[in-house]
Amino acid sequence: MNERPLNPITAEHIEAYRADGVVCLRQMFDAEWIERLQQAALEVAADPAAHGLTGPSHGAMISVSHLWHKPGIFRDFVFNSPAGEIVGRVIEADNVQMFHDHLFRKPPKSPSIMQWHADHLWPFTGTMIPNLWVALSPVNEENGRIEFVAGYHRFCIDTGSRFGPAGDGTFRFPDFETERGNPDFPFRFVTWDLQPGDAVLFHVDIPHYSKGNDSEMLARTGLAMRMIGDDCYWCPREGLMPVQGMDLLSQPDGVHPEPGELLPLIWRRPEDEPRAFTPCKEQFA
Ligand SMILES: O=C(O)CCC(=O)C(=O)O
Repeated sequence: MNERPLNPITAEHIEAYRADGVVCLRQMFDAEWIERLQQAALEVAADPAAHGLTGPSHGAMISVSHLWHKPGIFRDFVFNSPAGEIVGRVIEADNVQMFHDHLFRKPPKSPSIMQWHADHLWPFTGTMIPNLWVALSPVNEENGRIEFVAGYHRFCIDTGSRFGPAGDGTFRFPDFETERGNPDFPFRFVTWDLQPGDAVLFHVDIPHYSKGNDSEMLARTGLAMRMIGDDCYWCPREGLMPVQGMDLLSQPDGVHPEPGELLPLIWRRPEDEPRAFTPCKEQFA
């Protein structure tokens, strides 16, 4: 099972992520990782509560998180796959910590729609809070591939907009379904068909959506891995999702989370490479 990315992370990947806040990464994980994760996903689907926490979107779709806390393939994938390196190199971090994983499986004919949202429930501020969504099945238009609003993270960063408790309470997304038909909408809708072993990496501020699975035969399965990089700080506010096992409200506001058992360091840029991350004064203001 590969420990380094199966294909190189290129300057184009880095630039696409910087500009669009989302990038498609082809064939990053080998067949053995994928087969073992596919098998484990079936075991989770058969008995979700035995493996992790079921989320509000659990029902017609299998939606189970915190799988990596138990010994097994999900945990091995965090510590021994190239997931951390892939994320660190694309987002230009020097250190990557694991935070949260989440399996999403839409069985054939599942009507579950994941409405437009960004991952604004995480208990952090900052910009390096990405989601690496690894395809464990073929993913296409029919079975519910994920769509994204490319570039929207720039608007959120430039205007300080984040909804929910991490924001000021006034920010709302536009109705993206209406904006699809608006030729003057300044952002692009993007999506990719994926094969097992491909992944999409997206920024915390990128709105995303997936429709139901219309396929008669083909389940759509992805493993979302949420990580944090150097530019990520505690946001100890009521209503945000705590790191399981930690008291969120007693964490230091605006301070980078210390690596530890619940937020382990899973990748560090090699010492002989130039640092990628330069802290800005404002980040610590
Ligand atoms: O798998 C999906 O359709 C939705 C994934 C998602 O919303 C997420 O990973 O945050």
